[in-house]
Amino acid sequence: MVLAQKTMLAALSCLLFLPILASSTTPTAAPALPPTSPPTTPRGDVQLVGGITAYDGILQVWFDGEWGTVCDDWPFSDEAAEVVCQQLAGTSFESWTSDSGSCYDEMDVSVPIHLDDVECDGSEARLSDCDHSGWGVSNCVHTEDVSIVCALPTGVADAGDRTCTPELCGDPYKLCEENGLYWCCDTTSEYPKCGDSWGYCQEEGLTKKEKKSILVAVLTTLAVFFVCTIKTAPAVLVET
Ligand SMILES: [Ca+2]
Ligand SMILES: [Ca+2]
Repeated sequence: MVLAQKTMLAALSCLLFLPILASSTTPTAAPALPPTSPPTTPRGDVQLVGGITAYDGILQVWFDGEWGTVCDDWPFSDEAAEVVCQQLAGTSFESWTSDSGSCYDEMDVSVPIHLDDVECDGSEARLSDCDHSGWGVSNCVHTEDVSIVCALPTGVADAGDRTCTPELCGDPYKLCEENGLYWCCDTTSEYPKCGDSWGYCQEEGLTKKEKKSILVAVLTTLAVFFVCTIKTAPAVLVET
């Protein structure tokens, strides 16, 4: 009984003196780092980071208190890029690509990939209104992050050429094309031919501008080849 009373008295004295102790020993709080975005940011807001302006760079979307990226996997399309630019700036997209770290600094692995398999028809008001595989559900890595260049809104100063020109299919991959889409396919796999197995191919996500420049390069090469062949053919005949 005496022991119980002593214990109660000790507990009471602790309770009485605790606020005094706390106020006298509380260390000066370290300044908190400013959040990258207000916690009130609506889910599904988008931003472009790492570019020259706020209207070009790697696409990020806000979900669950942090910014995360969007994977380039099919069916991400021109329509999806258009939805992003309309949502962000009220302008059209100029180009989009999977960056692979060649135009913008690749995201750290700690940055989540929020969206994958995004399918928009272009009528959506927000990217998060499009179909996707589910928030945080993806089979991607950051080399597949979508990057976009949006047209600048009225009143924003011209920032020069903001076009992203990614490296195309570094070794051991080769560029494949099917149905207007370009793919980088692993030539060392057991299915080295284009289109044999998508499991060994990654969609390159080239922009319209890039597709056009490849076509121009191929046509130019062919033209030069034929001109050279025609010009050199008679000379060979004379010599023999
Ligand atoms: Ca991909
Ligand atoms: Ca995917």
